[in-house]
Amino acid sequence: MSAKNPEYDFKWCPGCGDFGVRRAIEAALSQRKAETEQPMENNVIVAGIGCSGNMVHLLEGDQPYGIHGIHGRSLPIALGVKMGRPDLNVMVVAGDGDFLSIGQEHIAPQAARNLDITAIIMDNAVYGLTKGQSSPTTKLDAVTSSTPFGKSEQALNPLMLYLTLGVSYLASHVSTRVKDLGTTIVDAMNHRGFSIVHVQSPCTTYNNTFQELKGNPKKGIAPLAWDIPEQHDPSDLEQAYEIVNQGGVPLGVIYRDTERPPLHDRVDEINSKSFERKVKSMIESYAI
Ligand SMILES: Cc1ncc(C[n+]2csc(CCOP(=O)(O)OP(=O)(O)O)c2C)c(N)n1
Ligand code: SF4
Ligand SMILES: [Mg+2]
Repeated sequence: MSAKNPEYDFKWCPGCGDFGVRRAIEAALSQRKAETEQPMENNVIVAGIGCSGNMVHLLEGDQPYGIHGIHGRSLPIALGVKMGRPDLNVMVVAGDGDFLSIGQEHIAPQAARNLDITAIIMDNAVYGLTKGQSSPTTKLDAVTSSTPFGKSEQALNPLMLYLTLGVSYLASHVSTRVKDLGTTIVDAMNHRGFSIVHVQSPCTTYNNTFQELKGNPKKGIAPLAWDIPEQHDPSDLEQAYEIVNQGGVPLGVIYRDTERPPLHDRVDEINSKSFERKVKSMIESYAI
């Protein structure tokens, strides 16, 4: 428990990257509340299971509506919420295991539909909650509790996967750049369609990558994170692929397609063309 939120405990280890992501989400939702003049509970946060799933509450103030769902199924739950209440702002928070392992099969259908939600992925390249097993983004050869002699699969490139599956908005970030991350999350929420903000959020207990991301000149460690140049045009898919192909952790908006309508617009259009039918005529339409 904390003095600011006596009802809820975030249960994270000291220094966990998810603290930074939480502060960025808080800033982004407060900004959105001020800009839209909608109550905080018009924001719905759908979480999977994992340390990252502990994000359905904020530290203080008004609370969004939170659904702590089931492991790997945050996207189907978000689909249900958004289809039932398209007026609500729906955010998914998930870990690399939740979103890219058990939940990976749900990304492609929502990308194809352009479901209008924002997914914040906290990538620590490990299953933190269940004590350090390897995840899809864990490096080849890494020794973890589930790969004691080294991981046999190469690491998945999630940014390449998202672009290939056709998400209409993609940003990449690190948990330490809280202010920039908050601004990016606001931008992603304003995007009409499926937006993903993939955040490197190190696990201080099982995979501490803070130094790798930031670099350490004294030890000759080059930073993995780098700023996307201002001249990058996120509306250009070829340029987006070039950014991702450069490797490391690009910081900023990689891709943004504002041309595609979101799913609920298409559903409205389809509904406007539909007409009432009697049960008898529906049954007869199936007759051979
Ligand atoms: C269906 C199902 N399978 C497995 C689990 C066990 N489980 C809970 S969290 C988790 C992995 C969490 O890793 P990640 O999504 O990367 O989140 P992190 O804890 O690293 O933030 C697993 C395997 C579960 N709860 N439900
Ligand atoms: S186990 Fe890792 S991811 Fe989970 S709270 Fe601790 S530092 Fe964060
Ligand atoms: Mg993880």
